[in-house]
Amino acid sequence: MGIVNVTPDSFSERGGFVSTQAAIDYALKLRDAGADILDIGGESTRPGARPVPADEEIGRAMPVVEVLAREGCCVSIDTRKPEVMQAALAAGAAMVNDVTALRAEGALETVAASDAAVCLMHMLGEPQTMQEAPMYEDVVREVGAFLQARVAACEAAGMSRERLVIDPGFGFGKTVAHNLALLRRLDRLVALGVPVLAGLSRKSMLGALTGRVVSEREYAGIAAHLAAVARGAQLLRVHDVAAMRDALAIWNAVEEADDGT
Ligand code: HH2
Repeated sequence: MGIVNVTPDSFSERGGFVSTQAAIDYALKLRDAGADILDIGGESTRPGARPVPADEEIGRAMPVVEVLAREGCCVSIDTRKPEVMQAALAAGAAMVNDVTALRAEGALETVAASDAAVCLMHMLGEPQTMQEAPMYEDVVREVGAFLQARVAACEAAGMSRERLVIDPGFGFGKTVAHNLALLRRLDRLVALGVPVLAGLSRKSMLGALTGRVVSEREYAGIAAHLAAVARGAQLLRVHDVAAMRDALAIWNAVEEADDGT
């Protein structure tokens, strides 16, 4: 999954893509580099980010979604607002990626009424305050229980399991230690029986462990994502698609190699 932010304040692009055409051109480059899904976001969820009204988010993201869907791309809309989900589904999005796991009023019903896939992510608190003092007794167990409950809510709303993806939400109300625990025991989320998405690209945990600024976290991201793949992650949300594709080509070749026995 390649990340395309149509936001003036996303943490990783220092300004993101404010122009529709620039975002479309960039998204098509990610597709050509090997992204199977293009994740379009019109609101940054980085720690401390300013919430954006739905009409502004729609105005930013929809022209991009529409063109990419028409081009035949598999488009995901990164939003927590039912109005934005609805607009994106009408514009041809095939997936809803929600950092609040469809907890907003009306979100569950909006997605259930479509045939789109959905990524259910765990977040503790709200983006404005989530990194202030995140606390868990057992982060792996609590995140797993939350995701399991959201899967059950989707199924109760009539969505089949095949449409669902779960995500521990690295960096969303988590310390470095929490993120590492979740990555190390990602197998416990995989065991829930729903495909797991991992999104660690350029995140602050990588900076904390390497001392690197956002623009220099590509190699650290590759290592973190391969650690997730080793534990069963099936989707990776990344900025650096070409590099991740190369890493996966090697990884998969080794995993699938005939060892002569
Ligand atoms: N991380 C961000 C946004 N959306 N969605 C999922 N499913 N998983 C994630 O880990 C995730 C996500 C990060 O926030 P943002 O400020 O939007 O930055 P960017 O989109 O550049 O990663």
